[in-house]
Amino acid sequence: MKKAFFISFEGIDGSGKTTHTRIFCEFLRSIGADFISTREPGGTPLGEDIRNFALKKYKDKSVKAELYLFEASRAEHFEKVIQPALNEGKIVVIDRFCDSTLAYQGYGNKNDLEAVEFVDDFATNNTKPDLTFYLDIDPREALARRIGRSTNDIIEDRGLLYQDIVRKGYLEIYNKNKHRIVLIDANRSVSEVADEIKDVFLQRINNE
Ligand code: T5A
Repeated sequence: MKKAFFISFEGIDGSGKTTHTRIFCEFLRSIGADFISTREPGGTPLGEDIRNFALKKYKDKSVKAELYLFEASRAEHFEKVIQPALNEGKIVVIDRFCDSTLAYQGYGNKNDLEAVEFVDDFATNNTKPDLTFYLDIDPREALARRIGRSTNDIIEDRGLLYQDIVRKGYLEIYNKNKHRIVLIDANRSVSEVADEIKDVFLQRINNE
């Protein structure tokens, strides 16, 4: 398989993105696909430094400053990693992308949604994933899965009410973008979720 394709995994904290990005990449490897796997915030040396600022430092930073930190990481990542890989015809698999910013900094932090989309479009030259797996889960279940894990992450520490608002944001984003986003019921077992993701991907690729 040699065809550029851009896939993102989205969901609230603890929805299983990291687990399913990994399982999906194992599947891609098993079929000999040419792919890269990356994440946001991060994905470049500058992006990883910004991740530290966004998630670990200055807990009371302004909501606009937080937005620009995530977008600065994305602009660097997009130019240095994502766009070159797509240009080379690779599959790009990413743990979080534009929908995270709209859900967290837009809906969660109550920034103007159009302004968030405008800044994001500028950072990515208007590029959206070809396919997004939105892992939908009850925030209480997601929290239960993370019990015992210490993250020391400013955003995760905002609590259940915040995760609820972010989830509602994700559902609105999904409802407006059903051509691109597939909602996966992530309350199920790891294998059920992984199988559905693989099936949807194969169907989509075969129809391209
Ligand atoms: N952020 C990010 C923004 O606010 N704006 C942005 O623009 C961007 C890009 C860090 C933070 O950054 C914020 C959002 C985040 O708060 P992150 O590193 O992706 O982003 O952080 P988290 O989402 O918190 O990552 P986690 O690793 O905590 O959660 P995941 O990846 O959703 O979940 P995962 O795979 O680690 O799974 C959690 C646990 O559940 C189990 C796993 O084994 C694991 O123990 N699990 C399941 N258990 C039962 N059934 C299943 N189906 C399961 N799937 C996974």
